[in-house]
Amino acid sequence: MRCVLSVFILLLFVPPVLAQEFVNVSQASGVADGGLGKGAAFVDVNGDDFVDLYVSNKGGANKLYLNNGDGTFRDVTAEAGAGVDAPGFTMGSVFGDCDNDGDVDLYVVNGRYPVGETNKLYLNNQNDRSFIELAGLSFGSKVALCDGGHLVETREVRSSTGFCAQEPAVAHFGVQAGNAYMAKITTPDGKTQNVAVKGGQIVKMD
Ligand SMILES: [Ca+2]
Ligand SMILES: [Ca+2]
Ligand SMILES: [Ca+2]
Repeated sequence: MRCVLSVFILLLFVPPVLAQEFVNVSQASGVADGGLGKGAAFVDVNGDDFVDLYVSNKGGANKLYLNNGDGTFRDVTAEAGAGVDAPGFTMGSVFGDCDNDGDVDLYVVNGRYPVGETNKLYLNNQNDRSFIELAGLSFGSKVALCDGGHLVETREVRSSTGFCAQEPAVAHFGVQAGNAYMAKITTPDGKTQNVAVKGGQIVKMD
């Protein structure tokens, strides 16, 4: 009995083993934006394989950060053109390829208080076919893009990137234009499907 009690007391002082551990790297990564955030979207806006980050702020400027590919981001809001900072009372934003040319465009939803500001649609002028889009997927689907058997990128089709933001059910990848890839799709019910795709192609799933 004394032995059992000793083990029980010992267990009380053993720190729990966490399945995963998180480390705050916001400052080191260059994305410690201090705005009143309403949403954040990860999407590869320039087709270089690395997902970039757009932060919607309720008051103050929105921010576009390009992924450097080494764990850091750089603020390119001022150089992105067309004023993607959208200085309004932003409630949410969403990326989607609204003109079906392969690159993701941006729509920003602004509130009318305290200052009136219209919503904004920004077309992406990348226009180099360095993207693959798989449209018509189920929300919750996971897509692994492989090149010659090697995993290149993964995406999960999510339904939202913040307040007032509903993403289209599309998996979007930045790739080499013209290169051949295999997309391995796993739907929420566990079914899998392989689809051969090429850089610059937009595939509409049944
Ligand atoms: Ca990128
Ligand atoms: Ca587009
Ligand atoms: Ca475009």
